[in-house]
Amino acid sequence: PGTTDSELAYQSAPTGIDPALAKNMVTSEGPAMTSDEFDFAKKVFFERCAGCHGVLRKGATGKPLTTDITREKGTDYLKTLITYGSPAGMPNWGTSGDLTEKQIDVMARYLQHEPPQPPEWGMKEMKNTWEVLVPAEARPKKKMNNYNIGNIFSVTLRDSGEVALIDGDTKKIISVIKTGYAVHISRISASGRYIFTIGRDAKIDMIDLWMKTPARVATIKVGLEARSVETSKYHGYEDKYAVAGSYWPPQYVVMDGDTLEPLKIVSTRGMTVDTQDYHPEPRVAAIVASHQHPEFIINVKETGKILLVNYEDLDNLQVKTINAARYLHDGGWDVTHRYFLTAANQSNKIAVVDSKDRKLVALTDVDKIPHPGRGANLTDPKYGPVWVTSALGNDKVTFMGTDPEKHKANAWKVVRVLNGQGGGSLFVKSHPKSKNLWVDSPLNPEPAISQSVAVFDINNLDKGYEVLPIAEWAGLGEGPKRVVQPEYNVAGDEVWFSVWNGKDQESAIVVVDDKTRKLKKVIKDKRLVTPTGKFNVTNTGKDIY
Ligand code: DHE
Repeated sequence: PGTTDSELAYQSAPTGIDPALAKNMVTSEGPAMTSDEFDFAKKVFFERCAGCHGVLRKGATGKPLTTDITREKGTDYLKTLITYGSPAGMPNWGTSGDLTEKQIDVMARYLQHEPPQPPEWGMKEMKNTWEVLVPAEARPKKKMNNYNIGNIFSVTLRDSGEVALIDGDTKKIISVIKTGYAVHISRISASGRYIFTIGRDAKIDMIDLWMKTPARVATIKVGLEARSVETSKYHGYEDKYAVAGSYWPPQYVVMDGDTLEPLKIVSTRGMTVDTQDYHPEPRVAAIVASHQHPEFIINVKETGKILLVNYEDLDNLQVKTINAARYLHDGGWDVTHRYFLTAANQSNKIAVVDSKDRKLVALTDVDKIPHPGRGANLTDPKYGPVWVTSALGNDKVTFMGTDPEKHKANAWKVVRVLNGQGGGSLFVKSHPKSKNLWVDSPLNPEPAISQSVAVFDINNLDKGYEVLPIAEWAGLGEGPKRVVQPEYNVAGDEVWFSVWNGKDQESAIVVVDDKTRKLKKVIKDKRLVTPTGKFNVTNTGKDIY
């Protein structure tokens, strides 16, 4: 399957890895290179190529580029490929003007040397970066502010490496907190008291919402590059543990839920699910906390395996491995919080895990590159409870039945496919109290589509969608102004959208009245630099979507 423009826009973000940390491996078998050339190429590779090809170039979305392959292809072939790109999705770095002829020559030679490997990151490194800023004993015993903390939104400010905490009732910014580089997501502890953020540089920050002004109470760097963090939610284990998965090194770590003290680190290196070949870099993608057992459910991208990691006894760790498909990315719960549905995006499948019986119940085929985020749950008037995903690779909005009891024939099948505005969609959202299904399309190449959102009436799905010009409502100046990630408030009567502009341009958050679909409020503030993900404390903590 070829790669789409949207997918490339999505995966070519710079990594959090400092290239200087990866040791040079100029080998006599590769073409001659100066050390300046090598350093330049290494930096370009980490920034632009590693997202698709992997740090060790074993391939994921992009083709493998290991030296057995690159040396056989040779410098001229590689130069042509880098210059012109390929129909399979390789960008045209030369003809686009991104790289000069000379730079492409350097890249082509670089690829024929062994990939420089970034260092490992074990207990010693974690402990060295771990800091408890406010010890548990010194924290408030009760909530010390008047915020309705269940309706606070933690907003990712991607390019400033910060999160903004916004009061969902007043729409005012409570505070802007420094976090990791290109911070990715926020997750909330089961009690709703703590927010955990993870940066692309694998830095975790833990924020206490009970403080007079919510602030960080602990921090740790769990690796060099990461995307996921979650906290224990099983009855009796609320707020007890946190877990983070990293891209480099490929591993996950279970931490103390009060202090972030690292307790148990486990590597994800191992065999792939299908060919059963060794993979040195299986990145950890989405993690959810089971409500049925004391377990974390961990997606391992490159091996295509889903791990059920039981945290009852960390010294005698039990990990159940579920065979799914490559390359696992994002996913979320069905409405009952029993079934975890997750995208294997290069296989174009949705894997369904029964977290109660602890096994795979389905691997359902869907159309090109599903990208659910956490997905959306709603009751289809014809098919009953369904979970919905949109896609990066096409305009389809796919409904899967999720009720094996009362709607058995529909369970885990695609029951309905709607057409949205176009490909380049990342997130869908609904709420138990809402009659709307929202579908964004921030990576669509067409500005009219990337700057607006489609909304479907759940009770009249055949009618098609209405388009709301969210970016236009924000009234901003120049820039891409991508409209991304719908998120509900706690009452389920407002939907928030980020209008994600360039780093030096004005961005905004647009709040829409869910019932009337009319503009309710535009939140603008010069501190709101590149807002992307928004995480309502209650909806995120309680898995309501
Ligand atoms: Fe994300 C979730 C990885 C690019 C916004 N992103 C996730 C998750 C993973 C992931 C594994 C699931 C975490 C979980 O649930 O535990 N994202 C990646 C990448 O590897 C990728 C493709 C490229 C990269 O270099 O990072 C990538 N992501 C992006 C973006 O460019 C987005 C649109 C803007 C941004 O802030 O960087 C983006 N990703 C998000 C958001 C979520 C997310 C908002 C959480 C959605 C939710 O509702 O839970």
